[in-house]
Amino acid sequence: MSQLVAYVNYAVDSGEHIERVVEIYESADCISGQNPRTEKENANMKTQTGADKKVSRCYTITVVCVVVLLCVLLLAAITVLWIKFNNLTVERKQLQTNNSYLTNQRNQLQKEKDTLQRMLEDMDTYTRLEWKYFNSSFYYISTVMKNWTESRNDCINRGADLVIINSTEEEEFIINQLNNNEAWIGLSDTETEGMWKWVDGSKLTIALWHETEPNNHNNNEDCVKIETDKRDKKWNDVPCFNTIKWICEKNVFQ
Ligand code: 2F8
Ligand code: CA
Repeated sequence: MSQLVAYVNYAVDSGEHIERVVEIYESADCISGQNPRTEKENANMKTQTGADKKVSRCYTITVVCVVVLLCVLLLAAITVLWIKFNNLTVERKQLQTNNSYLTNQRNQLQKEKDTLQRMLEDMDTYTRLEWKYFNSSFYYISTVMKNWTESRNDCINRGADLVIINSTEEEEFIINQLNNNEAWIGLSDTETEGMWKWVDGSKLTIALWHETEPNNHNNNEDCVKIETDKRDKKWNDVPCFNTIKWICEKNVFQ
């Protein structure tokens, strides 16, 4: 393109004449003396412009389609991720619940294992000490004689307590071990007269008193011994300061 300069004179309201330069641009080809475009060339140019518009529209539609497709894909991806996230959240909660349950189970099993371990150790210990075993308990019969309280303390020092009798079978087992001796058992009414309690604080589940006992003879009998005479029932309350043998019991579950 080249520049054509023209000088234009025109009057303004004040009546003065002003000369302005007007710049005109024309095709360099025209200026250089070449022929202007023929009608055919112009028609071709118009046709090209229409094609360009079509191409441009196609391009726009394509871009829009691609954008829409990308949006759909993005939405689908977000939906899939959201569903997966929700599933994972549910799964995580389930795993946390399972973990908590399994932890409790493990702790419980650990406690059971510790208990069994201790039981085995106790069984080993009391067997080596030649205590007699009967129905989940080990029994020891003293060789010397003491009063009720000293006897009980001796049992406690051995990791046990005075015997608690819960059945006629247990009573029979003890009688067989006594060899016609008598011995303290873990029963007393020291706290309240007539309220018989075992050394673990429990009340009587079975009462094997001799038919004339307990009688609190001389108002001074708060401790109980087991006798081995020919009577069916063997318990008698006697003064706690009496000195006789005693029977300790160690239950393996305690
Ligand atoms: O030693 C105390 C003891 O004395 C008598 O038995 C030998 C009493 N028996 C009767 O009174 C029948 C016991 O109750 C008493 O404990
Ligand atoms: Ca008595």
